[in-house]
Amino acid sequence: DTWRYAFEEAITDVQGVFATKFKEEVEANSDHEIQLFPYGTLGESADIMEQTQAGILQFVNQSPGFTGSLIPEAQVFFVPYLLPTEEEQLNEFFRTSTTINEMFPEIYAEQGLELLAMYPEGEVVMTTKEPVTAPADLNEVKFRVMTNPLLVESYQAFGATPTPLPWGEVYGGLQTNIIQGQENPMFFVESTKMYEVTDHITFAGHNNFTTAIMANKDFFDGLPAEDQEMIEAAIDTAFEYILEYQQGLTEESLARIQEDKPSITVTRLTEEQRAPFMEAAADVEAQFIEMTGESGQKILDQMKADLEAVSD
Ligand code: 6CS
Repeated sequence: DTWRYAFEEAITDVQGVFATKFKEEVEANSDHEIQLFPYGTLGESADIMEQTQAGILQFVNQSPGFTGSLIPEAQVFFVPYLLPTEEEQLNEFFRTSTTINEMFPEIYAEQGLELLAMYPEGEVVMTTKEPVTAPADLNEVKFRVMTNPLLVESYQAFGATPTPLPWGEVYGGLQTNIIQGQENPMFFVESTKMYEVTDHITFAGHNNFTTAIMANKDFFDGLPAEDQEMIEAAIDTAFEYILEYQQGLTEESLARIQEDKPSITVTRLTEEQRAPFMEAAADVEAQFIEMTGESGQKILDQMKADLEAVSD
């Protein structure tokens, strides 16, 4: 039989490379086939989630940036400056985190989803039409964010006018100046040519892009144990593969962007410049608790403990 797997990016993007590895593993180790649906073939991110919950798709890769509107606790990934910027520390957090590997699967299950893995997709950078070194530079900037309330709060706290939009409207929105900024990992800025319609790249160190791969829970629960184990093993292989694949990717993508558009500016905020953005993060954390209550508090506390366990 054939299992259908949709994701939010192109086949050569990080989610596509993960999906391709997963497909190879499943097909090498079983009689099942995987049919991959890259971004755009079945609609926007919200559409592929609906199709998975309805059982039309068996697997979906959707980022908390979108899942946060369905599962409020998933917005914890948008508390700025929570995740470490150091790559090995970050990877170890994703491998060992109790929040990710034990708590979130229970919460996702309530929405009919079997959470198989979460993985990082790279440091998020802002790309804008005017340079950004301070929150004041974001004043009056309509800044596109994924459609989740906490990300809206973040950019409000950063001083911008957050504009939640599905991915498909971002390039055109920048081109026509309906929005003047957006954030994403560097590989995606390159592959989607966001740099053509913005002129300045800013590393504020405020986040790393987290994504998640899930299965329809009824489908997964209905599989024989050997298939479930085969899927979990394929996920583990794809997980380690994608971490290795991403080593140096941000720098390589940036180099290609600069080659294609030498006029683009690249700014890494100094610690001093980061300070006001970091201060804003405290408000965002408080908003997260307001939105999610006791359940969110437990997630945040455990996440901090998980991060502490991988620090130094
Ligand atoms: O910004 C977005 O909407 C998209 N960014 C990434 C890196 N992946 C998928 C998502 O749709």
